[in-house]
Amino acid sequence: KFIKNKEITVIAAPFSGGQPRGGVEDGPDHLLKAGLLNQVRNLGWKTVGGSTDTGLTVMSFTKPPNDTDVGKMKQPRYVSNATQTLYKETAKVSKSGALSLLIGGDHSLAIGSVSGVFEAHPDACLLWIDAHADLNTPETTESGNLHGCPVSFLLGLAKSAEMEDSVFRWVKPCLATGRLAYIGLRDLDAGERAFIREYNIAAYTMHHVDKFGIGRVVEMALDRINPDKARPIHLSFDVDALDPIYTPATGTPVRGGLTLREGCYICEAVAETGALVGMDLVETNPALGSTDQAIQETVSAGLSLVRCALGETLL
Ligand code: B3U
Ligand code: MN
Ligand code: MN
Repeated sequence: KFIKNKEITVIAAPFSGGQPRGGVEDGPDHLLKAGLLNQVRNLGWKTVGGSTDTGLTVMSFTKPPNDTDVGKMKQPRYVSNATQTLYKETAKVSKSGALSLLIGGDHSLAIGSVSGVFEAHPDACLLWIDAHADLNTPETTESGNLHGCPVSFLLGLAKSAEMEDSVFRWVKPCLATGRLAYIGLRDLDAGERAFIREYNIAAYTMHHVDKFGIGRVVEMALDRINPDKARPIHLSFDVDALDPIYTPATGTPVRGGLTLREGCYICEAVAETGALVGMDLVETNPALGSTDQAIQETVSAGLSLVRCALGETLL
């Protein structure tokens, strides 16, 4: 519907500046070495463009010197530079008509990937699958880690004065609160809970998944943000949405999460719409797997999610 001849470009973003734990920058390499590109091709997708014309762009990021905190925000210039570069790259891919698949890296990257996809598809809606809402503003954040803030930037929730003189002033609020739905939430900060209520954001927690089942939850979420089924969809998938049984190698695991099948079901339901224009797969941190098996299981769960979103299980 929105994607030209099943074309896709993969953007690998080895970036960890949105949170304090090393290793998440090695996520993309592990996903690629485990065969991501060939798995995508085997599903009939054409991997096009990218810096090597194999359908892959591997980005590189350099830490700016003297990146002192701005308010509570940690490494603000590093995150701003990285996400702005990613924004431009993603916008290029999306405008070419290809599906843009970001593999991270931490979830602050979504500031760039979602901004880029929405530049080409301004009427898109966003499904955010995560244990966390990533909805803190520079004022409400308790940790100062910017991977806990991308959604507030995309919605433009930060006080305008705070944003106007911040390094993030390039970010245009591209997302309306009515076009955002969460699934998988189970670890919210007080400020995030207040925003969800204040703006009546479609937020489905693990409680809702248990109560209604994943099938109804996905249906309700898509009905809220895409009632006429006419909008393109961006799927931002944090692997910590899954239970740590399936994705232990991640920075902030929270027990009681989605099963691998529930995660796959979400991706399959999105594939079924034929409206997927962008996807993020983030927070795979190979350094945090306690055994090789834990790392390998996390990587292979991530690959399953991508394949399901690209139609692996559609008949
Ligand atoms: N809400 C907390 C914790 C957190 C958010 N995202 C992750 N962890 N992965 C924060 O730091 O803002
Ligand atoms: Mn996240
Ligand atoms: Mn998370």
